[in-house]
Amino acid sequence: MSRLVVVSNRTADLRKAAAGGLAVAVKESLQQTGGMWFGWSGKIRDAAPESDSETSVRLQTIGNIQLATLDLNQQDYDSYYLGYANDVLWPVFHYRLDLANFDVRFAAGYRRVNQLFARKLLPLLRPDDIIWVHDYHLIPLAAELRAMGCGNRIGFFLHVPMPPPLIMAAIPEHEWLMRSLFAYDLAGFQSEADVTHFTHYVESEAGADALPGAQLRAFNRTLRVGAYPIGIDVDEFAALAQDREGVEMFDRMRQEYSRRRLLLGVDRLDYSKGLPQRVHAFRELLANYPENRNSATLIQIASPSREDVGAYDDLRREMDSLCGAINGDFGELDWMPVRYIHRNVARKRLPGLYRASRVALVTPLRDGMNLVAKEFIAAQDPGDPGVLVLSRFAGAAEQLKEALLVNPYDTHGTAHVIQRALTMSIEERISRHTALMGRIRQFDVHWWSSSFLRDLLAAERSDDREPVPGHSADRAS
Ligand code: ADQ
Repeated sequence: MSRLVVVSNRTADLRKAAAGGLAVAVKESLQQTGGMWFGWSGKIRDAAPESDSETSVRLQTIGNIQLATLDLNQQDYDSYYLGYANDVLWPVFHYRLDLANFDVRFAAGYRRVNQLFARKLLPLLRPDDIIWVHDYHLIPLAAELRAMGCGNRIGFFLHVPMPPPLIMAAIPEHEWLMRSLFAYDLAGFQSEADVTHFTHYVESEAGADALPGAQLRAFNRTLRVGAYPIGIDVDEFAALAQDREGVEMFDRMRQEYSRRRLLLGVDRLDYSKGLPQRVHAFRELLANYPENRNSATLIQIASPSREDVGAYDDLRREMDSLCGAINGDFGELDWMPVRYIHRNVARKRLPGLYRASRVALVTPLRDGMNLVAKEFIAAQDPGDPGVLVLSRFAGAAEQLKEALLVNPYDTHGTAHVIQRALTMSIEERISRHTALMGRIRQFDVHWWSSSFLRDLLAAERSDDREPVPGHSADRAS
């Protein structure tokens, strides 16, 4: 059996008992083959920016998994990570051209770090390794590896949305980026909508032809594409809900909020998650449906994220002010409508919190998938489940049709749907939950990784393992 090599921007701490989505998925697939996980250590080293002579890969063995990590220097961190990944690709891929900062130095840093990753990874590879590259930080990695002679099977999975062609085309290096994807053997996306956007892009910008077997032919190469909606480990999550910490959290919340109706939001504090719009909708709920006053309480947990990127600072201030205003305007001595917590919640406590909530508000403006939606479903009591209010713009909406779907930009409509969720009969709640549970069980995280790897192994190889045409002479170099 071939060894699996996973490459992502950051590796996770494999010793932690319960980690988040990607770590669980990756760990499981790596354990099956005794694989390697390669990525940035999260550390910044002092060094001359021009050379990576001191950058050495640290190898650690945990069980049958090898962790290979390297440090970045300050300039690379600034231009590759803060700059191109978080200030160009993240906003554009979430349709936020207004927040993108197309500084040419960022593109050069992005290319440099992808080359560094390729150079450091190559000597660690065995000829029959299967390589699985994750997310927007590393789009050109396979093209760089191919340019160095790597002939391994390489797959790519994009965790964030693929925007429509004309949004993608706003990135000055868009052609270079999309062409690099053709160095992979398989490119996986979260949803069918993402596959369609990518297909339209290569058809309109590169005259690509769609071939049988979910293949696209462009830039003299053939690439297999597909939708592999990421899932969660449903059993592991349901078991966490029965653990001591999960049960304690549930009991505490149910006691504390016995006279109230609890609504919950759990997100990173990110502008893609639609947090201000959610608070506006909740405010409208209180204004338009007064029976919720002194009763409905929104707990919004927003974990700190990318605090050194400017747009996140503005969002933090906006949330502080919106939540302060709603509490000031509607709050009573014994009831505050919003509890806004700008912190992470320990993963073991999340299931209890989900289970104690009547309604989950998962209302991103744009999201690749959104695993909180699936975790909420998995943690419910099947005999008395809560209701999921889900943005139609989350990748999860393609699968989770029995949730109450909303347009988060429509404050009035969202408030109305939240009211419907709060007043839904138990029969309807059970029937929707049963259908949703069936879906997340069928398409769980094991299905996600095994179907991606199966298709990667089955993908027809491109005619040659040569560098992608024109790759080394493009504008990002
Ligand atoms: P994220 O944008 O980080 O991930 P999401 O899928 O919502 O988004 O969450 C990932 C994990 O973080 C979940 O397991 C969740 O429980 C946890 N989490 C989020 N907020 C938390 C908080 N405040 N406290 C504790 N835990 C929290 C990206 C894409 C998503 C895609 C995932 C996986 O943006 O669209 O679903 O990758 O592919």
